[in-house]
Amino acid sequence: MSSPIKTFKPLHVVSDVSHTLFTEEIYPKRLPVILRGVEIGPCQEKWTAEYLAEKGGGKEVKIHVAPTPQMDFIQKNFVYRSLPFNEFVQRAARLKQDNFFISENEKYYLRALGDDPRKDIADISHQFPELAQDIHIPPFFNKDRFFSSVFRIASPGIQLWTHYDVMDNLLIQVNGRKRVVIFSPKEADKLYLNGDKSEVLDIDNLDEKKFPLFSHTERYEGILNPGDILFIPALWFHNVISLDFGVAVNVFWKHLDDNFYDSKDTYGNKDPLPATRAMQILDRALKTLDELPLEYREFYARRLVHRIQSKALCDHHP
Ligand code: AKG
Repeated sequence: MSSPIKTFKPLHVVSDVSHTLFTEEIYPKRLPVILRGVEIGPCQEKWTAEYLAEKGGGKEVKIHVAPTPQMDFIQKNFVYRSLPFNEFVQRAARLKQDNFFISENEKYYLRALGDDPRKDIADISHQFPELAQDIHIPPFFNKDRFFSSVFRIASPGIQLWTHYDVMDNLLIQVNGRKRVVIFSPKEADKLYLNGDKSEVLDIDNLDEKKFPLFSHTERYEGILNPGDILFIPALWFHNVISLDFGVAVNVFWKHLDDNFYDSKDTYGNKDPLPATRAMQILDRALKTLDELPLEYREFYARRLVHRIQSKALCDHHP
């Protein structure tokens, strides 16, 4: 049984956001918000598919290619392929392909990586210096906390699964509209997580039998127009549909001390080190519980849950 989800809260939109307004009033609240009317430079007029193809050049980029708009990381309905950047951009801007990998209606999605993804962090000023000149990244965070700037370029219609990031980020939507749906980190236990991603792919037509808790989530929804910037605080889940051919630059920065982050994480999506350690310790605890007969295992499992709830959750009222 699937049912459409109708209730949502509109994402907060703030116009003409200055540096002071962002850093002193918006950022400390750590809530997602659409920032409208921020100066992002000439990219907004310049970045057509033709211009991007011409100035971006033929550097190879690794892309997701999907037969349908909804990418499915569980069934792996998409494949990774490489294309020269200029060829990729032209294809992503079209609805039908003459040259294709899967089918003429295939969809493309680029989440740019560093030159050597094992060693390098994505930074458009290194990978696409000519294009980087056209975009003004708002100085809403301390420059020395900068982590990455990532091109996200998408075919019309493509949908990226719900996931969280471990760093604060600005999604600067340069071209095309995007629908964004956001869930608070407090909803984590209703999202059927598989690592950093939710297994609920079709968030608009919910399979209630499979995902009964999901219908109790509170969702925020909004449309990004060209020139809008979405502030996504770390750990807030987001699901994104590109309504048009979309070009965005996604800027991440570290807001925790350096020692929380894994220095080998070039992608910027590994959980903070103490969180990873805690998960490993919990896995060991669960294995240890397995040594007990069922009745005892359940009893001590309940005691562990209670301990976690009362000691680690602020909003737990016994
Ligand atoms: C992010 O901002 O972290 C995203 O995942 C954005 C995805 C997109 O815009 O395609």
